Amino acid sequence: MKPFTTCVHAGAKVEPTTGAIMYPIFTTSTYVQEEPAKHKGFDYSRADNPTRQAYEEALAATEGAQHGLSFASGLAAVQAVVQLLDPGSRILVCDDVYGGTGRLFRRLFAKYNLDFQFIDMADPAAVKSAAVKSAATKLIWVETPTHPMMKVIDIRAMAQIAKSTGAILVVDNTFASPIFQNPLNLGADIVLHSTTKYIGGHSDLIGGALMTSRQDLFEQLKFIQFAGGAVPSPFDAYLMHRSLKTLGVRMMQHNKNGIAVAEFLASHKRVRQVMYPGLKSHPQHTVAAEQMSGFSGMVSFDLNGTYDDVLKFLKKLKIFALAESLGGVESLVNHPEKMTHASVPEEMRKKLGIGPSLIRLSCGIEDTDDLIADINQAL
Ligand code: P1T
Repeated sequence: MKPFTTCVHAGAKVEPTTGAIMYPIFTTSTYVQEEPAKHKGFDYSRADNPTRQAYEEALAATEGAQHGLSFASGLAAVQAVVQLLDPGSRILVCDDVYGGTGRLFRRLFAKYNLDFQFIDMADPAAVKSAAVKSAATKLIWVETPTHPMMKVIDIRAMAQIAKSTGAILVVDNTFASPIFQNPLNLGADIVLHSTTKYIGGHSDLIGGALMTSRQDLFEQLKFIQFAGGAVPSPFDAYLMHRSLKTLGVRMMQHNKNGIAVAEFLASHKRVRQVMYPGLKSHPQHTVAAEQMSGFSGMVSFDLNGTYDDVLKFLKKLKIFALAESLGGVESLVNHPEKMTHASVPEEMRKKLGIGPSLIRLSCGIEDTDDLIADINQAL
């Protein structure tokens, strides 16, 4: 099936007792057993829940994976992947990673004798030389497009490096969504999503997901999910499954608005630089056009002005709401230095270019002309 059909139909089951086309929300923590350990496949909802199971089947299908697992947040999914590793492991991480992911690595997991190396992965040669430097390299952590500088990392090149060094390749595919990029088809071992974003799509929940076709990794991750317990509630699983059905059509409008906003900003005299993989001027546009079928609704730009000018711009916006997060139907604006990436060490922020004049937009699904008019009047 093609992606839009998959989104609508994957994991959709008719409820057997009534024929209801929408699968129910099983709000139960436990299940009655006929005899000890003799049951209908469910014994406790931390381990499995029918509503969650239907959603996880759908998640897997959207990435062309054998298996899908859902988590209580994107960062709970990040944690599960790191928990695959033994102490002493070395992890290569793209330098421009979501602030919360970097904070989890630097401030929590670094305590457990895990060595995180932050590298500019837009340069595959740098990743290769870092990977071969130590046999302890067990994981390559890619986010593409990156966050907030919108760098694009060549997933196929990373997969080759991972394969030749025996490391696991995980790709955080949150920004592209499964509609525009499928990392497993490009050689990744695990795909991660913060389903809080495009998959959830309505800014009304927090969730995370992992997809993989590797049976060995699935079994370990399923154990981590069950043993650690960071699972979504049946209600959230239902909401995310419901949202998946419209992911395809929503992404088309996010993409249309992203392209239009990026082009408009690129032509405006009060804008110093626009970072959007869909622009021909983007340094990795060729890789982006090869591995993505759309560029999504995330646009970063540098305002040609001071922090005071940025504050004025943010106050003047009427449609774009100043808030963390992204990927919802409504447009949002974020100031990475003070908001999403405040936990990134200052030195690293400087190196990456996350400064006072950097602004990140999450273009929603409103009418394109309204979004452009809003930005134009604020500029
Ligand atoms: O917020 P949570 O569902 O735990 O997901 C974390 C996460 C992981 N990966 C990416 C690429 C993300 O963007 C995020 C969360 N990001 C934001 C809250 C934000 O405003 O960028």
